[in-house]
Amino acid sequence: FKIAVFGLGHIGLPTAAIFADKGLEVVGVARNERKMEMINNGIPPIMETGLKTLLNSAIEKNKFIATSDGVEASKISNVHIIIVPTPKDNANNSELSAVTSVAETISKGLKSGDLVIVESTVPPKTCETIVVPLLEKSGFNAGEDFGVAYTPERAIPTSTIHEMTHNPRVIGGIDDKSTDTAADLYSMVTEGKIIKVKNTMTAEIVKLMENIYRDVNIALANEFSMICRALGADVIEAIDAANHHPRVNIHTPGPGVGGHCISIDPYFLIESANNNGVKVSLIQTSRDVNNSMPLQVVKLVKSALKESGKSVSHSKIGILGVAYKGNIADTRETPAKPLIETLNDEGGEIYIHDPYVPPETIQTFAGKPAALQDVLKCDCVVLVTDHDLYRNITPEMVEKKVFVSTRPIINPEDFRKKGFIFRGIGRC
Ligand code: SAJ
Repeated sequence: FKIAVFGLGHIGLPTAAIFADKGLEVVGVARNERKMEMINNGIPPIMETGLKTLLNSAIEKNKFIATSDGVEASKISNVHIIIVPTPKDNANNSELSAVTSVAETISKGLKSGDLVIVESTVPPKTCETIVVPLLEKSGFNAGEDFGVAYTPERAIPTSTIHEMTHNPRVIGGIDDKSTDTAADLYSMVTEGKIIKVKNTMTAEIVKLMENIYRDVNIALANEFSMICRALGADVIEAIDAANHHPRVNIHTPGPGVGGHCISIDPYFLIESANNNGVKVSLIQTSRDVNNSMPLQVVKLVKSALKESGKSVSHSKIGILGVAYKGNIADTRETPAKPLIETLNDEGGEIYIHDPYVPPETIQTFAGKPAALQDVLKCDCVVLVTDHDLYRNITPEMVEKKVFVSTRPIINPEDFRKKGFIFRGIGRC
């Protein structure tokens, strides 16, 4: 196999490096020259455990090179992997232009016997009805001259490389040959089981189901948190106890669901259901519940400040974390954004700390980057992201004794014992 990986982002670059590490020749196609140069110099544009080492070893062994010339990459390869972002538009419909543009590029270099693999998350039937016709612009016929398979990436940020090399892999092709060839390829890089499904559509649905399962489960936890708070029960204590049941696994409530995956993918299945005359309610409601969480946090901030004799307006509010989850620098779709915007709109003076996110990104939020000790001096401190660093925050470090926690990484009792006004998602 000679592989071209189209898209060198959070998933594409680790994928390319892993294949190259197994001795396959890989050419990665970057969106622009700057990114291409950085990668060829061994500098990954994203933070991911083990990626830099893997990339540099692949470059040294002459197994990997990045280019910005997609057509040339397509011409010199016989396996083409599409791993580009698939966002949603403002109307919550899938925005597939990156996938369609790569498919067109591949079609310009496609040869008889090639295999095209899609890894990007897409609505059901995308491979069959959108990708295949674009590839057939090459003059070759899918199934006869070239193969197509869908295999979703399922790695979790912070553990991408480990998961890519250990997780099971779901693969569905347009025919058995496509499925089998893709299976042979991925069995070279993962120790996990290869699960072959009937067609590309089934594999596309599997990916969406997985992320929707998580979104719905988090929404359930978030709804439990609101009920528990109103009743005066501690949601974390209750969930911990419930999860001792052998068939119960309730997720963790928080400030809302961020990231490029779980907060977007459910809309792809809703879109597809609507287009096929199926009315869905649970998936949409879960999205709505999770999207409402930043406003729940605003309510907690208001209530805490009120008890301290203040209001949001003219108060200094310190935000701990803008990354969408702990120990990463990624702020895509972060619930911190609507939370900070609302507090800013209501006249709060916002100070933001995040140990992973660079100041120039923090500046795009409606607040000022600040050092940890300065954030801890604010009239109200709000813990938004579950970075490990914040687990070490003790009551002694927080000056004004007003604290709101959206994550169960600190013990409310430690703070209350020291006379704090403490509010937490679902914490009584
Ligand atoms: N979150 C909670 N409570 C929880 C779990 C997560 O509030 O119990 C929040 C997080 O703080 C974060 C968001 O949900 O804001 C999403 O985080 P995540 O850790 O659940 O997932 P992602 O988006 O980083 O990665 C997911 C993974 N999907 C599943 O676990 C089913 C990953 O395996 C996928 O590869 C990835 O989406 C993707 O690319 O689709």
